[in-house]
Amino acid sequence: MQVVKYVFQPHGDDRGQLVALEEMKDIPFRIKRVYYMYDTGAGVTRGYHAHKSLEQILICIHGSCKIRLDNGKEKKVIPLEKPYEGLYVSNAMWREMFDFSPDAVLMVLASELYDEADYIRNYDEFLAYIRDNENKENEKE
Ligand code: T46
Repeated sequence: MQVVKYVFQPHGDDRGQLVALEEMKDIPFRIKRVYYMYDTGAGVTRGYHAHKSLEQILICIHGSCKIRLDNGKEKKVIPLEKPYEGLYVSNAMWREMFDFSPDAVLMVLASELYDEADYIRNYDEFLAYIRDNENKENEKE
């Protein structure tokens, strides 16, 4: 599995740091939604789902957390601990977010508006969805 991590350009001077993110430039899609999570309890794991279409960039803008990505064949854990790093999470990718530091703020830039119908919240359904997609691709060849 290829993990795509973006390192954004901080504009630092003697006042501190500033990171600017523009759609289709720093972020590879049009940003339709921004949300963030904070005050995540100790030992909490969030996520446990995949998306059919949604693409996202996850940025831990304060503190740290870890993201487990699973494409149905391989799993990888990616630490997020720098406010200038963004993890790209494609569609059809199971994700779990965990090991949040008490001060963690995880911000997400999303390519679509919120749509519950885009979620796959059952792991077996996720695996079946991946298999179906592969079969469709094989039929095309
Ligand atoms: C994802 C990971 C990284 C909304 O009303 N609008 C929104 O845009 C979002 C994202 C959530 N909500 C509501 C739905 C639930 O009642 O907020 C509540 C918590 O959402 P959820 O349980 O889906 O949160 P996570 O942390 O499990 O997952 C979220 C995103 O939903 C998901 O798309 O990829 O963060």
